[in-house]
Amino acid sequence: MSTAGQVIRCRAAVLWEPKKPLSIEEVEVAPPKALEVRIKIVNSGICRSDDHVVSGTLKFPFPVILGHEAAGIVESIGEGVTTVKPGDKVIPLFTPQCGKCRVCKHPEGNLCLKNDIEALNGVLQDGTSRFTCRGQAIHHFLGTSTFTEFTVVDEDSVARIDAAAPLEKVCLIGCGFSTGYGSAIRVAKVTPGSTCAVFGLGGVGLSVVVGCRAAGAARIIGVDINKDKFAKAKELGATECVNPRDFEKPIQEVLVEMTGGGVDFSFEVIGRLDTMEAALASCHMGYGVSVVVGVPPGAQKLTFDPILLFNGRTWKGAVFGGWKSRDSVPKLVSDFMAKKFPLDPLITHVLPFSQINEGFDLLRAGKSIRTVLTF
Ligand code: COD
Ligand code: ZN
Ligand code: ZN
Repeated sequence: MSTAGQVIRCRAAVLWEPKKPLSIEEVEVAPPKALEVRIKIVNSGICRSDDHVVSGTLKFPFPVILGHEAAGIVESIGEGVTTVKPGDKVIPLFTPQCGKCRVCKHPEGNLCLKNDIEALNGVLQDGTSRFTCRGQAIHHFLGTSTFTEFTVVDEDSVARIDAAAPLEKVCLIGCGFSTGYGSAIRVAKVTPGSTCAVFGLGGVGLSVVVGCRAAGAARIIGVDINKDKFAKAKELGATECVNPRDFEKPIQEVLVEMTGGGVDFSFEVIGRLDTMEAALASCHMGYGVSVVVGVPPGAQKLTFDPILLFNGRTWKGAVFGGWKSRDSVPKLVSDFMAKKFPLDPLITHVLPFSQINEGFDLLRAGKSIRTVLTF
């Protein structure tokens, strides 16, 4: 029986307040309004940014349904929706692409002005929520909210993908993989034969490694304080790995020595100020490019020697790997299906949705790269 136009009662993981476990609750999901899409979530990854809200590092309105790295099937569409239809396989997009704003119209820009990443209002574009639980409105997360059996998103926050795509894998294209891979390919524009350094070998850092390799880098140096991360980094394309704790001198000096003056491209994929500066200083003067991929810690400021920039290094950053989301996500899925890059090595755990808190524990303990939840 069709559920279109009706309120759906289903299970969702609600975070009522920070520093508490997520609570699996019965929620009501209202039908999509005009230019909105209701999606049945099939798989969702757990990303570090979800945990930043749980830990309180990222301030967000509560209660909220987190999750932003997922894949699912369209259940119903609101009035005026033309780009997806019920039954389509889709990936929700935490960076929308309205196609009309100044950023969308700029050839290089991807952080569409309709995003909720900067304001963190926790509502859809019309300013309201489609979720209620125990009589209370529940906030959306980055226009996606995927830790729920059903969610509602704006039409410009969803991309239709290949009907044959394996959702339990391509869900990673919704955040972690694309963020890392695009940081190498699109943001840094890594060149064939170049030397790269990747600071932080978590799921996003490993995806940067995959991007550097795909772009033809000759040397890819992984940097991490956890040597257990090195084997997988090498499997994915790192040519060597270094642990800053094995050296007396700062890691930037080690990298400059190893490379005869500095790397062509460096990436900070940790989210720390000291490693952001170290990554910049690891670049060769005159032309080195350093990309900030890690989410900066809130309310902290950098002080650094501007001579690093004056001498010809470039410091840049981007959300979601610089990809224009609706244009790029379907192509990334096709590229995965054409075996242009792997996703399997990034998926270390698969858990039923009911065990979502175990998935968060694995992430916090550094035991998982990505846990994929099955609904
Ligand atoms: N030096 C070297 N390595 C370090 C250090 C250090 N001082 N401290 C930690 N590390 C290593 C850890 O051992 C770990 O291996 C790695 O850094 C970090 O990995 P994870 O698993 O914690 O995190 P990831 O790979 O999932 O990455 C998440 C980021 C930390 C990069 C996070 O900021 C992020 O998800 N950024 C994506 C940016 C984005 O677009 N976000 C919007 C929605 S997610
Ligand atoms: Zn994420
Ligand atoms: Zn836009």
